[in-house]
This record gives sequence, structure tokens and C-alpha cells, in this order.
Amino acid sequence: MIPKTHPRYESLLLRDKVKNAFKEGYLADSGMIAHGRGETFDYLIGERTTEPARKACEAAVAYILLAENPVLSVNGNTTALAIDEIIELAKATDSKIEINLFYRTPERVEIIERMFKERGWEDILGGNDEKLEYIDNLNSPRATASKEGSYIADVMLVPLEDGDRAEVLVQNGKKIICIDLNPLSRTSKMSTVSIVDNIVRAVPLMTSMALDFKEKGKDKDKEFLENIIKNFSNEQNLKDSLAEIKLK
Ligand code: PTJ
Repeated sequence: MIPKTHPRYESLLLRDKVKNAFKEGYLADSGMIAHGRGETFDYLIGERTTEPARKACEAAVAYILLAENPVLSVNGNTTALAIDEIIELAKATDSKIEINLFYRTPERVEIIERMFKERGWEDILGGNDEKLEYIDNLNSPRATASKEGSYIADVMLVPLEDGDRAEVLVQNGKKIICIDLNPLSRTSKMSTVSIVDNIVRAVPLMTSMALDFKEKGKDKDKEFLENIIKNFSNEQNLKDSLAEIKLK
């Protein structure tokens, strides 16, 4: 039990979620290493959503709302840290959710599938019973692609991923949005929009932006959404995100 008065309470809560997910069998052991790396970058940006991250979230929402077949990809770490928030984002943006694991095992897939279904999200793609396609030129288990999901997706959210998939997906003509606290990662560099923020902050922010656009009728305003995208440069945004790292 972590005392609420602990100065690092929020951070320790996230660590607990990751540790428990590993004990429950759905988080890869490397997922704990990935989390530690994320913690470091989060510390360096002050554990807050920076202005460049906010802009990237806005561009990401614009891409998703303009998409014909948007897919939110989930792995072990994403499920452990943000399962409810991902479901809310999918509802707010009419997106599909697909399981895609680098260290894919039927056991891990089964647990993650069950967790989504327990929360009322029945139509979880990429499960054990589905006959999956494979993305060409990708030699890891991440190549799995649901026929209704990432195989035909035009826009995909790929949070907390290693660097082997984003580039191939972009080459396949998809718009790729990553959430990655490391602005120097291969995934960040290869993605169409890279959100340099903690997933626990970025996903709820995207949902509230999508709902706000809906309320104002802007979700169907193509010109408005296309303008957000036109004014966004991922290369510049990554530079701005890097500049947010405070070394003093
Ligand atoms: O569940 P699986 O089998 O698909 O495996 C997932 C992991 C995360 C183990 C796998 O994709 C992997 O090894 O990823 P990497 O190469 O460690 O990359 C993960 C990236 O996510 C790193 O750049 C981290 O800085 C970043 N990251 C970690 N935690 C967070 C994060 N970014 C945003 N929010 C976080 N909470």
C-alpha cells in the first residue's frame, strides 16, 4: 500500500499497475523495462502535458476523426495503464480496438481480450479465435493484422511500441499516431504524429478534445480538421518536445 503522502505517489501507482499486470500474466517482462524508460523521459519533461504534446494530440484527433477506418492498437503496457481510457477514446471517435503484441502468446492475448470484454467492449479485434492477416516486411509477431482492423485501417494509434512497425505501416500508406515519451525513438521519428506524453495523460486529453469538437459540431467539419493537420509538422513538434526536456 503506497501512502498518499508519498511525494512520488502518482508515479508509484503507475508502477504498481505495471507490476500487477506482469504478475497477472499479460504484461511482457520487457514491458517493465519499457515502463522504466518512459518514467525517465516523463521525469525530464516535468510529468506534465507540454504544449507540443497538446498540439500533437489535437492533430492526432483530427486525423482520427477524418479517418474512414481508425484503429487503436493495444499491447500489454497500454492495457495495464489505460484500458478504460482507450475504450472511452474509441467511443468518442468511433474507432476499433485491436490487440497487437510484440511478445505475442495465446495466454497474454486471452487475458487482454477478457479484460476488454469484462468492460463491455465485446468487439475486440486481433484475438485468438480470429483468422489474422500478416503485414508484409515485418518479421515480428507484431505483423498480425485483423482483416477488419489494422489490415484495412487508414489511421492507427500505436501507443508504447518498439520501433519495428511504425515505419512499415507508414510505407503501407497508413497515417500512424504514436504515443511515446521518448522523442528520439525510432517509432517517434517514423510516425505521422508523435505524441511525446505519458499515455495516462494523452489518451484522456484526446478524448476530451474529440468530445469538445463533437459538441461544437466540428467533428464533421472537414475543412476545420484538415486545417489542424496542415498547420502541424511532426518534425518541428519533435524538436519542440525535445526542447521541453529540462536538464537543470
Ligand atoms: O506488450 P507487447 O508484447 O507488445 O510489448 C510491449 C513493449 C512495450 C514491451 C514493447 O513494445 C517494447 O519493447 O517497447 P520499447 O521498445 O521499450 O518502446 C516502448 C516506448 O514506450 C519507449 O520509448 C518508452 O519510452 C515509451 N513509454 C513507456 N512508458 C510510457 C511510454 N510512453 C508513453 N507513456 C508511457 N507510460
